[in-house]
Order: sequence, then structure tokens, then C-alpha cells
Amino acid sequence: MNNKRPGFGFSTRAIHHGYDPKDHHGALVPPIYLSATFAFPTAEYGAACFAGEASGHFYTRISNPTLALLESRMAALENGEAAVAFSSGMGAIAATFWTLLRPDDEVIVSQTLYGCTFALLHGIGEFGIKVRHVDLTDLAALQTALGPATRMIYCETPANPTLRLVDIAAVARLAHQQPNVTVVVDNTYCTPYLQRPLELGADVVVHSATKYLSGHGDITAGIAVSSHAIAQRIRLHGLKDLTGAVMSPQDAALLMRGLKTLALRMDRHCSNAQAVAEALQAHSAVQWVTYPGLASFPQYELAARQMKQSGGMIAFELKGGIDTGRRFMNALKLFTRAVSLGDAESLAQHPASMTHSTYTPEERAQHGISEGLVRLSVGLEDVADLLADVQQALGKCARAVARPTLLAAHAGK
Ligand code: 4LM
Repeated sequence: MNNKRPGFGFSTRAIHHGYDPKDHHGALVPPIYLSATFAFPTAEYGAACFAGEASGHFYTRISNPTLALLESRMAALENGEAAVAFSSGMGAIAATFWTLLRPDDEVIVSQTLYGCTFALLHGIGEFGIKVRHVDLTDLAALQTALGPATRMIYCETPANPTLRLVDIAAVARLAHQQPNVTVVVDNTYCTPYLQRPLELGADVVVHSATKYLSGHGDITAGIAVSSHAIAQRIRLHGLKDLTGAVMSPQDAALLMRGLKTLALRMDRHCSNAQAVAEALQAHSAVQWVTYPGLASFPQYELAARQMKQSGGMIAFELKGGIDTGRRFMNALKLFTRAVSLGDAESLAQHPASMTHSTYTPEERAQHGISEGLVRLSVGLEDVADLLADVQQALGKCARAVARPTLLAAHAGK
């Protein structure tokens, strides 16, 4: 498909963008170029490639035809100019930080982030980059925090695991009143099918493509999408020299296979999660549930405005805290107890002791992550089976909570 032909819908671009079988012996599915290195027609051409004066592939850590196709497809889906593929989401995030930040620069980050991103921020802090955690739902606080040294605003929306949202358009408007501030959004929870941060004013979108984008839990991968100029800097510095975290061409092919069904899968993740969230909300064993599709969601109006649908992730806490939460997780029969998200299989995990154990308990309290929070990644199974599994596990928790209460009542008689 001609990259410049406008008007194709999301799924058409996810399936066809940047590829025409007639350029590849009629092969319907793009070939995988495994080659690590590429022949130069002349020594002069090779020198020109290294000087950045000739385009063309010369070494897979920098570019490769299979990666280039995936990158152009991801740029088309996020409505960016260019993308860079990485071997993991953390690779994409680290390369973006190392490329765009220098000692004495300040990065303003939202309150809650994935545990390893939080740990990476500690790491870059040791190299003289100042990290300021700010509640980005409070625009006055952001205005106060912005200073002459601010070079980046970084957020997840929805945040992992609290699902707190950031108003991307409002934050970008404020940030861009100042020169040289780059707004970076981790769009892992939504994917470009549900939310497109670049259209709302962000400068860079990063992804763990390990999750919904690939969708089958069989690769680790990352993507950064931006303007041509920023992508070139991330590729030639953050990827090539500073991290070397290049995606493998085989993984790029699996990721492109996943993208073909992204819209279908996200629709199903969202409708299944809505049903599970409503069932949790209605159950007497549940203390609270957070899901952007519930009318009780504190930022319901922003979710409806910024996201096409409410996503596949749920955070909730049971009465009795994490002791009951563990009982619930151990009682699950269809949901798998595992970290990661966005797979066909429904997953359950406990952030405080797993994905967010990089925070100290005090930091979790400060950053709004409750010790009892249980996270569900709702998969693609039949919704009736998922509801039955959640109900039977909740039934065990309700009895567990009720028993000490009953005993206490009897003891008082
Ligand atoms: C998890 N998450 O939460 P790689 N950004 C976000 C993420 O959730 C993650 C990454 C980046 C989980 C992994 C165990 C919002 C990861 C990092 O794992 O490096 O592809 O992505 O369960």
C-alpha cells in the first residue's frame, strides 16, 4: 500500500500499510530479512551510509527491511512520521530518556508508573538528571513544576496499575508554552486503536509492544513513535550507541501478525473487561473497583473524551486487603496468575509484590498504589466463562471475610 494514500481505516493500515506483494514475488506475507549486515555496492556508498548521507540498510542494529516495514506501520497507526523498534518496552523507554535528556536537565513524571520505569528513573537520577514526580491531573502543580531546566514530561495514561488518567491535550498545551520541552506518553495500556497521543499534542509515544500490540505473549518488544527528526536521534544515539536494544526481525514479523487483529482484539478485551468490572462492582466482597468504563470512575468524562473505549485492565481491592486478594488469586481457575498484560489469556497479579515491588512500601503509598490492589488483564476468552471464574473465586473470599466476622459476633454473645 502506498504510504501517502490517505483515507484508509485503522485495520486496513494495520494489515496493508507499507507493503505490496508485487514487490516481493507475490508473497502475501512480508518476508523476514534475517541478515545482520548488508552489502555495499561500493566502498564510497558504505562510507556515505555511515556518514548519514545515503539511505539504505547497512547493519540491523540501525535498520533492517523487516523492522523498517513494522516501523512505518506503527507510525501510520499512531499518526506519527516515524518509529523505532526495540527489543523491549524498557529498551524503547531507556533509549528515549538517554537520547533526549542530559545531566542537569529536569524530567517531570506523572505520579504512578510501571515499576521498572520507576526504577529506570532512579537510575537516570544517578547520572545527574533531576526527576520530579508531579500529579499531572493538577495543571496548576504542573505549571509550578515547569522550569527553565525542564526538558521532558513523561506519563502513562492510563497509569499502570492505578488507571489514573492524564489529560494529554491539556498537559501538552502547557508544556509547549516553553521551548525545548518534549512530551512523552507511554500508550501501552491503550494502543493507538483506543488513544492517539500524538494527535493530542504529545511529541513521542512509547510502547511495550510485548502487550496488546503483539497480543499473544510470545515476544518482548518496544516501539517509539515521533517526528522524523526525533526518531532519527533516538535511532542513531539511543538505539545504535547507548542501548543497542534492537528488535529481532523474527519478532517484528510476529508483531506485524499481531497488529493485523489489533482492532478486533481490543474490542473484545474492552467488552469483556466492562462485564468483569461490573460484576466486581456488584459483589459484596469487593471494597473498590477502578475501571474507566464504570460511571464511578473518577475521571469518567476524561476517559470518554480521550479514549475510544475503556481498555482491558482493571484494578480492584477486596475487603480484607491483600490477604483476601491472595485468596482470590489462588482460587482463580481460568485466569492465570502472571504478570504482563494484553494477552489472549486473562491474567491476575498483585502489583505491590510483583510489577511494582521496585517501589518501597512508603513510595507505593506516596504514589497512590494500594498494598491490596489486585490487577486483572482481561483476555479474549468467552465472557461467561470469565464471569463464572471471577464469581467462584469471589465466593471463596466472601466466605473468608464473613467467617471471622461471624466468629466475632458469636464471641460477643
Ligand atoms: C506488567 N509491564 O505491568 P517490557 N510500559 C508499561 C508496562 O506495563 C511495561 C513496560 C513499559 C509489565 C511487565 C511485566 C506501561 C511492562 C515495559 O516488559 O520491557 O516490554 O515493557 O506486567
